[in-house]
Order: sequence, then structure tokens, then C-alpha cells
Amino acid sequence: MKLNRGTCIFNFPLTFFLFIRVILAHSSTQNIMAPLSLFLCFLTFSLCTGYASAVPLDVDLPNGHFEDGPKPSNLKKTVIIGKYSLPKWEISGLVEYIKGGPQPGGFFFNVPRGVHAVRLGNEASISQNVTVIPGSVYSLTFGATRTCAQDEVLTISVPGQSADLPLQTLYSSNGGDTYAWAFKATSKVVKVTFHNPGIQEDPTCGPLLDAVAIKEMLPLKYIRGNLVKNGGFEIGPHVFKEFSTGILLPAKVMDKYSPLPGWIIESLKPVKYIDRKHFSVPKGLAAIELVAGRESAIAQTIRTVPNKFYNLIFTVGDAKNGCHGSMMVEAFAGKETLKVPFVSEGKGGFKTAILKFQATSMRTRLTFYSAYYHTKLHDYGHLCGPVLDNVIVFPVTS
Ligand SMILES: [Ca+2]
Repeated sequence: MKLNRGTCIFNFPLTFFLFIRVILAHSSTQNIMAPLSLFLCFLTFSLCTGYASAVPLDVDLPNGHFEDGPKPSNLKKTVIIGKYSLPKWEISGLVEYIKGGPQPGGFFFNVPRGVHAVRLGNEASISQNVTVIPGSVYSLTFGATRTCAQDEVLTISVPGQSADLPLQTLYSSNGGDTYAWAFKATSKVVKVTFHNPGIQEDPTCGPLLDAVAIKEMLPLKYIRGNLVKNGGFEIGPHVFKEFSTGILLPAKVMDKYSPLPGWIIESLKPVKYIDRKHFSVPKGLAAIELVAGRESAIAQTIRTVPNKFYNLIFTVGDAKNGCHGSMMVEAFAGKETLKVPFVSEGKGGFKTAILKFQATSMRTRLTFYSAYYHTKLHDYGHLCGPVLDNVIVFPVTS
């Protein structure tokens, strides 16, 4: 796939206008070389001045939704025959090409984005080469759900970096669970691989993968007046436009790079990255939903001056996603704790809380989690929780 970052986009209307001017100016002569060389000068000038722009990569992978299927002759029922039969992908082992809906054997597969998905059977994998910028960090967003066994695991990797994603907990009841994982590119082309390491009695049992996208994570900058990086959660993984139940950010136990720059997902369960198009978000385009109670915390370590006082301000609310009830977000800053109750009516309300703390060292850890577990009012299979947004820390001026 082609990158669009780093390629210069010259100002075509301006260059063309200048070219026409030059043509007219030289119309009395028959020499076409003079205007042509001037045009090339303008072109070079445009390419090498402020008219250039860079857009970070943020796209679906080619055939990332698997809607472009194998030829019927390369399918044996649902099993894909041939290493290169699935367009844009390379497959290994027992990979099925699935159409959403009822399946033989009484299964039902939800394919929330488009119609088709792939299922990775025992020890099967699919991979694709992606062109990237060495040294840059990328996050992959992908729809993945288990299909029959409780203990299904999806291994995602690029050369030298990998993560095992347990799929036993279903966070949405419609098959829409979506995850993100980040890696640092160490070469111009990386091979992204999804692999099912499991061996089940039924060899076709394994994770269903229905969409894959990639986004380049640009380096973070501090915003004046806030010691917290990415405190509004505005910088995060690719969000699928057409359908989203939020993106699960797995606990960062072993991974070096976070799909949510600046933040660490602690403990066992993920937190959810939610976007303004599909949820109610207190501020900006994105926020975090704490979907796993005390089993999942989100944290950041900030620089502080010992003995100095600081204010921690943050917003707590609900995502307008049918998550009702008495919620509680617990916040920790150094040795101070604040419990923020929030009664959700499921209408997308929010409130702001403030915690004053005294730093005890050069670094202070901020931690947030949901005190309780919640499920949607009319859908007990769908885990949900309070929303966190707009985390700000600044020194108290005396
Ligand atoms: Ca926000």
C-alpha cells in the first residue's frame, strides 16, 4: 500500500496559472523550451516551499474489510484454497471466508461491517505487507470476536513485536468488538500478521476478523496549561466510520507502544475508546469509557515538583449508550483519592470534578477506574461504564 505522508502536494492552481501567464508572455516566440523550463522552475519552487503538506496515514488496509473475496474456484465450501487467493492478503493454514448470518452447524456470525469476514482456524494466519515510515509508531484497529471456544486467542504481530489478545470476554453482544494494538516500525515495509495459536477439537473454531485499519500515531505535544499529555484523548487509534461499538484498548502489560499515546492501560481488562460520531463525548472528538470496573485502570505519570500543590480536573459522564445507574469513578493523584459519583440516565450527561493534591516526588501517577461493573439496561451481554474525558493538571498558584 502507498503512504501519503511525506509526499509533497504542490499548489496546482497557482502553478498552472503562472504557467499560462508564461505561455502568453512567450506566445510571440516559437520556442516552447523557455516556458517549459520556467514551468519546471515553478513546479520545483512549489514542491519545495510551504505549499507542501503531509498527511499522516489513517486508512483501512487494502481489502481490510474482506469484501473482495476469493474466486469461487479457490473456495472449498468456505475454506480458502491457495496462499494468495484472498485478494491483498497472504494466508496460511485453515482460513475460512465467511458471510455474516446463520452458518451450517447452528452457528450465527455477526459481521457488523460489510458482509464478509475471515475465520482463522487452528494455527491459521493471514498477513499483509504494509508500507510505513521507519521509526514511526502505528496503531492497528481491527474487529475481532471468538466463534466457538471460550479460550480463543488472537496473536497480532509485526516482525519483532507481537501480542496475544484473549477473546474470552465479549464486550458487545452484536459481534462488534474492536481492538487496537500499536507497534513501532523498524523498516519501510512491515508484515502485519493475525494468527490463531489455538488448537481446538473443531479445527475451524477460531477468531473471526472482519475489518483492519491502520493509523500513524504522531508524537505528542504538551498543551499549554496542562501537565497531562493527551488529556482529552483526542489522539487515538483509527475509528471505523460506518459502525463502532468503541475500540477496546487492551491492558498494556508487555507492549511498549500504546494506541492511546500518553496513557497506560493497567491491570487485566481493556478500556474503551469512544468517538463523537457513535457516542456522547463530553469534549472534542473522543473520550474513554471504563467498561471493566476495578479490573481496568487508565494511568499516566506526570512531572511534578515535590511539595508543590496541583489541581487535577477531569470530566465524568455517560456515553449515551443505554448504560444506566449509579456510577463511580475513582481518581488517584499521588497519595490523594477522589470518588466521583455520577448517576447515569443514559442521556450523555457529564460533570466536572476537581482534586487538589500535593506532589511528593518528581513524578506523580494519575490513575482512574470505575468502582462498579455495569451492563446496558436492555442488554446484559453488553459491558459498559462511566466516561472519562478532559483530564487537566496545573499547579496551584499561591
Ligand atoms: Ca475528548
